[in-house]
Amino acid sequence: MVEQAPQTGSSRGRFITFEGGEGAGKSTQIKLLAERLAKAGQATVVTREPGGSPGAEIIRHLLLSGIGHLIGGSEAEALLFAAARDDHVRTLIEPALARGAWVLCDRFYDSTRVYQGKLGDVSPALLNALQDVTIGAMKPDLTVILDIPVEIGLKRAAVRRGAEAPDRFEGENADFHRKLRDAYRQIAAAEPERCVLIDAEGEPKLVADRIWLTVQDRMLGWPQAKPPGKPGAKGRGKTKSKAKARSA
Ligand code: T5A
Repeated sequence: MVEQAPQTGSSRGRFITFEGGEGAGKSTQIKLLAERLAKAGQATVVTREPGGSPGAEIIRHLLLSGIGHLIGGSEAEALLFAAARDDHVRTLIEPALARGAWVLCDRFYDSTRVYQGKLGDVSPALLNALQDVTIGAMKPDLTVILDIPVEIGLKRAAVRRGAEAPDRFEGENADFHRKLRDAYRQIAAAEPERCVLIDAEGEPKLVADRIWLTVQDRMLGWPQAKPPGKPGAKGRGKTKSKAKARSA
């Protein structure tokens, strides 16, 4: 967990989650968004799942080593992810939101729905029960779903990993990863008010510009700027400072 800027304001913060397949660029994009929000004067907390709090980080090791799956398949994994999430939400996410910080989280309950639900065949009844216990009615204000062809995502993940062995999920076959991508696209289509599907191909800065447009529009209430790569950057600067003054 990384606190990016001094705290400002006293109202409840915003909760933004990032989702997508392996190597989609979530960690990279969260960092870039946190930098932009810091420049805009907004305090952010960057965190991840599984993990993010000391207790949940211990469970992360069990999960990524594959022990959870060995013990009891996808259901056991779902229980472990839920236990980690419960600790993470109670000890880190809720307190940060309550003090007005924006929380940027690398994966959240959509990952459980996709990996353990759609791909692991854990029943919706169990997933709903776990969701009730861990997060109740709390939902992300925005979920950024990074969409990328499977081959590109897996190549990126392999580069990042270097000589290390693939973890329990990276080691699944290409068909698994294709189903994963479809499942995320279905969530984006089913919940357009919460989710946005972002094309994650291209240079990190270009992808960051796409995300920033959405955040300005949906979270900051800034008037829509021109799409990245098109003329009009000057106009964007103006829009920003006007909107900043308005929200102050
Ligand atoms: N899981 C998680 C579940 O099954 N259920 C759950 O409920 C939850 C919460 C977590 C695993 O747990 C599973 C899903 C996961 O398999 P993890 O180690 O946290 O595992 O891994 P991931 O979340 O999959 O994250 P990755 O690190 O694999 O990918 P990211 O964060 O999407 O990508 P990132 O930013 O690290 O980038 C990967 C590489 O690509 C480069 C980066 O520099 C890096 O080397 N890159 C780009 N290269 C070119 N162009 C771009 N635009 C690039 N963006 C990044």
